[in-house]
Formats: sequence, structure tokens, C-alpha cells
Amino acid sequence: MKANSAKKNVLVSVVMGSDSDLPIMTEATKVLEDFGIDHELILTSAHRTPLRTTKFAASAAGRGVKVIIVGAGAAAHLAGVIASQTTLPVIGIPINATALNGLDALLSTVQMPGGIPVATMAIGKAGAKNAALFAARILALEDKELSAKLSAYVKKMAKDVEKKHKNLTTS
Ligand code: RP5
Repeated sequence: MKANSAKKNVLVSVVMGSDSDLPIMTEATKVLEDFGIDHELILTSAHRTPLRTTKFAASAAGRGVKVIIVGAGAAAHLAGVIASQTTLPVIGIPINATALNGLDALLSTVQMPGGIPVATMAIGKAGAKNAALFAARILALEDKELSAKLSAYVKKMAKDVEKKHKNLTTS
């Protein structure tokens, strides 16, 4: 998908601190595409472009965005800074971008002070995938069709495990 900033009529903003985060964040956009959820990709940094980040955070709700997914690595302040400037639900993904393998980003993202929540997912690809599924679950509260798609997704996952179980062989 071609990235575009501040699209109209999107439900989910997928934000990242650097283009180097894209291979991880693609796990989130793939899920959103599979569920047919309108989304946009935004590149902005808490440290390198603080004013751009503020502009994005302050205008997201007014544009109709319902959930913001944020991935950042290193001293990952992006999700918290965005959450401090909106009342939309913010889902954070710690990216493994440094020698600390994401532990730095995990702690920076999850350890928010009381009053400013960031729903923090796992480090890396699983976190990005779950961020999109969590956003879908939030949106499904008011969307029966999406809720049915989520139920079908969970059932298929269970069936796949059963299939894999049957295919297990012992040597
Ligand atoms: C963070 O620093 C970004 O989210 C990225 O994960 C990390 C490294 O960024 P680059 O130096 O690769 O642009 O702000």
C-alpha cells in the first residue's frame, strides 16, 4: 500500500517513528487490509519531528480516526506523546531497533505514568499483528459485520491448530 499522510475517512492511523520500522508495521497493515478496515500510514517522530507529531495527534480525532496504532524503537516516546495529545485509544508496539533488542522500546512504551494510557503489545511482528487485531476488536464493538469476521478468524485459527495436530508425525 502506498503511504499517505492524513487521509480522509480512515478509522485507524498506523504511525511509526522511522521508515526503518516499516517491515514490522507492515504486519499491522496486512491485518487491517484483510479485515477491510480503512487506515493510513503516518511517519512522524517524537524526537526528530515533535511539531509534526503534535499536529497529527491533535487533529486525528477531528478527522474521524477511531484508533491509533504506534510503533517506535529505541527510546520509544512516540506512543506516549501521541496519547498525551488525544483521548483516542492508542496501541503501542515496541520495535526491536537497537542493541537492546526492543527491551528499551518496551519499557519506554509500557511504563506510562498514570493518566495517559498506552495499550502496549509485544515487541516486534507479533505485537504489530496483535495491535491491528486489538484495533479491530475495539471497532467491532460498534460493527456487527466486523465482529463476525473476528469470530471467523478465531475459529479458523483453532481449526488450523487441529489440522497441524493431525499432521504431526513421530520419527
Ligand atoms: C525510533 O528510532 C524509530 O521508531 C526507530 O525504531 C528507531 C531508529 O530509527 P532510525 O535511526 O532507523 O531512523 O525513533
